[in-house]
Amino acid sequence: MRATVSEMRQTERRTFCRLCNAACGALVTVEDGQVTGVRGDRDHPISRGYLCPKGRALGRYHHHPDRLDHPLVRQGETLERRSWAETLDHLATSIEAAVETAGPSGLAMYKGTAHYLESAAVGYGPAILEHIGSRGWYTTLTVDCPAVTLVAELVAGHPWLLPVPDVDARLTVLVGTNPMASHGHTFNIPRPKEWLRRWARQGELWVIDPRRTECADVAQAHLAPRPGTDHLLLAYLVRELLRDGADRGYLERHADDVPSLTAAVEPFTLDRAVRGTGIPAAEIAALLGKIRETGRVAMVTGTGLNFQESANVSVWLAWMVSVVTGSLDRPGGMWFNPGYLSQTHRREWETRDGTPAPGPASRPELPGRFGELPCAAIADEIEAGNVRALVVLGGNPLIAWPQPERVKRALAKLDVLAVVDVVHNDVVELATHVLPAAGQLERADVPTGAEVYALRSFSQYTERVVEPSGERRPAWWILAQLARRLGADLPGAVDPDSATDEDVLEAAYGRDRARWSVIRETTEAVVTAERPYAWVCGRIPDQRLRVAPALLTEQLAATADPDPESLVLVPRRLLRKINSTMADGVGPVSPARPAAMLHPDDAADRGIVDGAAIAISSAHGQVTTVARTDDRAGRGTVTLPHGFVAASPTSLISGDEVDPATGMPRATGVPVTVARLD
Ligand SMILES: Nc1nc2c(c(=O)[nH]1)N[C@H]1C(S)=C(S)[C@@H](COP(=O)(O)OP(=O)(O)OC[C@H]3O[C@@H](n4cnc5c(=O)[nH]c(N)nc54)[C@H](O)[C@@H]3O)O[C@H]1N2
Ligand SMILES: Nc1nc2c(c(=O)[nH]1)N[C@H]1C(S)=C(S)[C@@H](COP(=O)(O)OP(=O)(O)OC[C@H]3O[C@@H](n4cnc5c(=O)[nH]c(N)nc54)[C@H](O)[C@@H]3O)O[C@H]1N2
Ligand code: SF4
Ligand SMILES: [Mo]
Repeated sequence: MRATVSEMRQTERRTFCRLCNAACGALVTVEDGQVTGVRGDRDHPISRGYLCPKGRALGRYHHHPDRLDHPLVRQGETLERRSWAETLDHLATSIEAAVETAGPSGLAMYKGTAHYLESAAVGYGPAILEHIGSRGWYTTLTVDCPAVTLVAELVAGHPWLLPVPDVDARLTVLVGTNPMASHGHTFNIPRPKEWLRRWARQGELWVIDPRRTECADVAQAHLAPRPGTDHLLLAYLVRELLRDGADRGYLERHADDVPSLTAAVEPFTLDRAVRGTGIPAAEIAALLGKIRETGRVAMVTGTGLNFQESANVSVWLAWMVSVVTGSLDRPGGMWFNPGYLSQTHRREWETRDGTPAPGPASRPELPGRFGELPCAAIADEIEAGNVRALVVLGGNPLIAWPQPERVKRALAKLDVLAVVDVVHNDVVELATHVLPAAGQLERADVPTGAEVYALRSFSQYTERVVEPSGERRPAWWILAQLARRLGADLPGAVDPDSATDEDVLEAAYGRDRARWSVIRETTEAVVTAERPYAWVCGRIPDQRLRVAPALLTEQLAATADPDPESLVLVPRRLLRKINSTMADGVGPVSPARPAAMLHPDDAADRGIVDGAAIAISSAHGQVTTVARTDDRAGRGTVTLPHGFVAASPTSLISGDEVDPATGMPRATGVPVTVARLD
């Protein structure tokens, strides 16, 4: 039978979603170059047909009414269309002028969440900066989770050793993460409800979160600490487990400095934990008992810990619960995914000891770490005239960095603000150069985050599903063309005029020829049965973890017990958008201004009813929004979703009051007041 013309033009292509690191398999229907349908790929071995509402909206996002299709260059008040060659020439010349005036630090780059998933461009931004001699590489790491990388580096000798919960864990404890909405923080799970139910069924699932989250609904137990106080609970658990419940054999083989760890947690009594966290003593005792009874624990952390003032010590103590019970790098505990393509367990790496690099000139008190500088300092760097040209790669500084009003003024002062993005937004409004990037359906990719964050080692190669619209180009091409104009060599030494996405990806990820061939031969995801354990402990010097780094024991000793009276800010993620992406109502419908969640008793104390207009104020700023009263909110908390320019929690936090060891701003547990406006 002959196919009709419309059948011939309609094809369904296999790919994976790159809105978050879960990398769910997707089947995309393309008709005459238009995306007309997106559904979950049932043959995907991990996501098995699952797509969250954002993934299902990929077609709508691809056809975004405000999508960027052409390169633009600012002429006075307006952005005008130019050819790629003119735009890139002008940009390169402008960057050279900025560097001429301010020195190499005059050029900086910011990598946002979307750029992490532009897998072909890996390493290009840093290579350009290195050529210029600038250390101005900034990423979301320093407004997201520098605590996890700091702890990994200090304890295990490498910042990218980030453990994920073991699939067979019999006691899984989620601390400050809500994968039901986020699909995980430094771990990723498609089909979150199924995974959480599995962990609950094969043992127990506990949730530690000030809010009664969607995860708490499927858990056996929910402990609700006051925001920012988890270190009091965790230090108490470590103290008691060291007395009874420690895996002595594991500690003898793999841990240095146990006496210092023991001394550091000694002052953290049950009484202090109860007073500080507000969690009843019986609940804390039940958790301790459960850990002792199970012997192994998968203690999983998220932004709830990483955003705290005591982030570093909280994350360290969560690691220590694993270490003391012999659960780190062991079945049933926390597993290190070596990655399907990276195969870290077979590679040499240089051990690092956590010594920081110098910070930016205008904030010398801050450290440089992990090859980058802290985002909290960029506004200062611009105001001081040290940074005059900024390239924004798949990020939104106006929702990501503290004090957006100040950031906006700083961005407007730049000589060059080049934005590599897919849609028009508030940052594009300020841009001098707009570089329209190929969206995820318009480029080839491999899933990068899955290399470390997935619960199994897997990978997948996706071709572009549709040709780029307008004049969009993949981010690797944009950066390679800029690099050529600036005289910089890039990793892989590709020629941007002739290379394909595949050439660039192969140069970056094709080290293991056999595995590369496997993923290139099929568009399906490929999983290895291999699940190596004990490889991290086997590889670190003397096979020993440094369990009591001085930086962390000193920070723990210096923590102040919280003020239980004050109302505090708590951030959260919404399922239907990712940071600022899809916060504009394109995609699964979401409000342009998020409601703030308050406990009904806290609301009543302030005369606030559900739906009332409110102002939330901190020492650093104010946002106005509407109140939603909900007894899921912890007492004494105001929960505000992240990612809306209109009412951003970043307005309430400070770029000055940051963690001295990482430059991370405190984004949870920030004292606020709430007042009714009408
Ligand atoms: N749908 C969706 N998915 C996303 C994102 C998104 O915007 N939308 N963003 C992506 C990004 S960039 C990231 S970094 C990850 C984040 O992933 P997660 O860390 O899982 O983020 P959340 O879902 O906000 O969960 C954080 C939880 O921490 C709790 N919390 C806040 N303060 C404290 C505290 O002091 N102690 C404890 N114990 N808990 C606390 C909050 O109540 C919240 O439930 O999600 C990623 N995935
Ligand atoms: N107070 C407070 N501050 C926070 C947080 C908080 O919860 N509270 N969260 C922090 C965290 S965890 C993070 S990760 C940051 C988020 O910080 P960012 O990563 O800077 O913010 P996003 O909104 O994810 O920016 C993504 C941008 O990429 C664009 N984009 C989408 N697809 C593509 C693509 O394929 N290519 C390119 N080039 N661009 C694309 C989108 O249009 C959007 O402009 O904010 C941090 N700041
Ligand atoms: S969880 Fe949602 S946003 Fe993340 S990869 Fe899967 S479909 Fe995409
Ligand atoms: Mo993030």
